[in-house]
Amino acid sequence: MSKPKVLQIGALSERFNRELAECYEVTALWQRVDPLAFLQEQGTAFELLVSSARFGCSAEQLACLPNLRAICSFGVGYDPYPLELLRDRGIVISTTPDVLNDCVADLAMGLIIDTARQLAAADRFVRAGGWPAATFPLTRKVSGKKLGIVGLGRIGQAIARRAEGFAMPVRYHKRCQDLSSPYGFEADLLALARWADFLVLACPGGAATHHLIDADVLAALGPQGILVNISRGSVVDQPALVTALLNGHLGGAGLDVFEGEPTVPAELFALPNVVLLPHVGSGTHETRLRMEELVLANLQAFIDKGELLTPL
Ligand code: 8YV
Repeated sequence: MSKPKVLQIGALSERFNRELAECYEVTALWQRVDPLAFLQEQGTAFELLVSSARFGCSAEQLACLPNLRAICSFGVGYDPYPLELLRDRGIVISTTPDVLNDCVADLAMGLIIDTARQLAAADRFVRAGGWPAATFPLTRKVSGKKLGIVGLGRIGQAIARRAEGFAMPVRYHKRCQDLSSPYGFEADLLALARWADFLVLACPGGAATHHLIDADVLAALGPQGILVNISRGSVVDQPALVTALLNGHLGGAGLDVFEGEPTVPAELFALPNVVLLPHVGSGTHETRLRMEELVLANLQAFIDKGELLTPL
């Protein structure tokens, strides 16, 4: 029996690419010299597509895929997909929710601690031979500080649960109050930023949250406040963030995501109160394996039963 055809937009791990190719007839779009020209010629052949929260699938690509029925995406983010277009065309899409909550929430706590206690800066100080000659400056306490969370979805809730272990009062902001949540709802983002010592961003990216964190929110967080972003770079007005950090109007920032990543504003490199990570929230062996398994399980479920396991 011939294997079902699958179009894969971008490379995932070698293990995943291999396993996908074992079960399906995979077309690796990124290996084509001119991917769009290829789609224009051969796009009608594909009903199934595999992509990721990084590569997505553009409206231009979708226009070349008139028979597409399902997208199985690696990652929980869906900002690089034109969702309205997918809905109009009846194309279903799955992501990989829940399996990455722990790792992303762990990383958020790590960024809070690293930024406030300046672990990375202290490590650089020791490695540079600074310790025998000088005392590392005092930093900021973490336990008991007020934590504001923007977006109390699955990851936001996992962060809040961890914060309880640090005796942190937690309040959150999202579009609608979550009546089942034990945490205080703050409809006014500026008020949340004024209240919080740490403001953690755990909301989805995309048009609805674009530059939600602007100069006013950063000013409200203030010179003692710390911003932590494990969601999407697009949520923050990055030039405003850089200015606030350089002027000392913001206490610090722990950033796993950036506007225009993998490019990171070089002005931030010298600041000890800023921690810069290369988008590694879900990046552990255990979690990436579970994400890959979930992509494959969604694909097979759609082929077998016409239904995705974790549809958006
Ligand atoms: C992914 C992510 O590693 O899940 C997401 O939305 O941002 C990360 O976990 C990455 O984007 C997958 O391509």
